[in-house]
Amino acid sequence: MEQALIGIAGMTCQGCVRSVTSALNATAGVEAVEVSLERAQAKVSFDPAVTNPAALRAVVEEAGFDAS
Ligand code: 9UX
Repeated sequence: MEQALIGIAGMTCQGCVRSVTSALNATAGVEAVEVSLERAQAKVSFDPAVTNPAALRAVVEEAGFDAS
C-alpha cells in the first residue's frame, strides 16, 4: 500500500468533502481516504499495482475540483 497527498482547490463545505471522498472511495485500488476541508487536501492509501497518484488526481478533477 502506498499513500498519496493530493492538494484540492475549490472545496467550500463538508458536502464537497463528501463528494471527493466518495469519488475516491469508488476508485479501484483505493484502500482508505481522508479528506480535509481545512487543509484542502486528501490523504489516500492505494494499491500501486492498481492505481497511481495521477489517476487519483484525475478522479478529483472529474468530481469538479482542482487537484495538484
Ligand atoms: Mo457545499 Mo460543495 O453546499 O460541491 S457541496 S459547496
